Amino acid sequence: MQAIIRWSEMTPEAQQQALERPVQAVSGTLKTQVASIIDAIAEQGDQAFLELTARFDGVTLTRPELPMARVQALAEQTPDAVKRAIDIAYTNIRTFHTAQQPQNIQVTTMPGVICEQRFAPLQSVGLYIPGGSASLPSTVLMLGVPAQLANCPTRVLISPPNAEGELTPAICYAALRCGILAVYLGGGAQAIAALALGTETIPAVDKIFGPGNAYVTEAKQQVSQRVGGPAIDLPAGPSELLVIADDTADPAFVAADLLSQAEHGPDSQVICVSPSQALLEGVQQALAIQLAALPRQTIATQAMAASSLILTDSMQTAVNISEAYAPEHLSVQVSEPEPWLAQLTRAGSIFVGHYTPESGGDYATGTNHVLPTYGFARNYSSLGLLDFYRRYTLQTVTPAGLQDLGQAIIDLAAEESLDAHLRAVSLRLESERFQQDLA
Ligand code: HSO
Ligand code: ZN
Repeated sequence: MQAIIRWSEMTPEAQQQALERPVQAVSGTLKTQVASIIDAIAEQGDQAFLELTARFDGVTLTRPELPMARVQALAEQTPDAVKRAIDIAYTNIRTFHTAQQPQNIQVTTMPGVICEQRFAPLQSVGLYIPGGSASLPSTVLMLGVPAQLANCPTRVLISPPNAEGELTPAICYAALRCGILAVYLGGGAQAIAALALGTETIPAVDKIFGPGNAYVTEAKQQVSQRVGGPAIDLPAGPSELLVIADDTADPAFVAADLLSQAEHGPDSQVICVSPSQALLEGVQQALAIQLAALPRQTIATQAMAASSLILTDSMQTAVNISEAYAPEHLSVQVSEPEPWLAQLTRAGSIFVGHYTPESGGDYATGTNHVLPTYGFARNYSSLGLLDFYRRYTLQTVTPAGLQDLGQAIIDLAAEESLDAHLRAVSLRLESERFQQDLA
């Protein structure tokens, strides 16, 4: 049975240890392997891509592309209930992300000095959909919907092929809903390298999105550091959930939420913090019962080993623990969540109340499920529509504006001993043309 630990009786070191993430050491070997895969793609393009796909995914393909006609045919095989579910999720994600549309602004900072901020969609985006132990059409929606809304002209998807050398019908259906323009079959570092560098078939993109294993994450880091390399989304790691529950929470609901993140992978981490011993004992029992019935029991059990049930002396301490941990997902199952939410900001996404399962946000409430893990919720944001845009500024200075602002620029340039900067102003102010235009 999952142990309950008493926070107030622990030393500060033990408390810190209880909130530590399972170590994500990236070995030198992994780094070198990834670097050589990137080199192979750089040198041999498609040929290297196909060889690596045969080696790592065990599938021999004749070309990297899954033709859109085949994507269409596969999508049609999606069961009706799944299509309906994808449609509902698609609509909610679209509605929530549409409301995030950025607004250009124009501000007169002083008379005759006009500053603007404008947004432009990224020209080309590559969406990586992981394969592995679960096929994730939901991730297609989370990346594909904002890419579609931002209207990025080139939107391509890449995902490891299944044993038939294709993708699942549901992934194809979701991709079509999001207006994906091309689909490629590949995974791991080679997929990231292909999107970053381009091959004969796969276009190089401006930004790569999507979660993945250690190889994918390392490859994203490496390609983004190359000169002219693509931008990447967020540092993504194993799934996490922290639940804050009081004695009004239902232990079975809490246990179900904890297990829904634990089943993602053996390195997932789930924590329940509560001032109620009775609640935590209930969760202990519910975990044992529900875990026994899970098809992914082995994975979830491994994850539970690194996870904890924490008894605190108050709700305030529970809230402080969550803020210190900065979880990817935070579930607040307490009688009056509202006052606590003002203090709870360090989380990728927050699930409020007894009827908001964490899986709701994974699939269909409308929020994005690509979220900062590993404590990055402290200084990174959840994925949203803005991530598919670039932000840039403009300024226009009129003759009257330069008349008023000029001296300040001159004085700052003099202070920095940058004479050409200074002259760019004085030359204009002293010109005949300036006097005429000012009049
Ligand atoms: N909880 C995962 C997303 C996901 N869950 C996809 C199910 N499918 C990371 O936020
Ligand atoms: Zn999930």
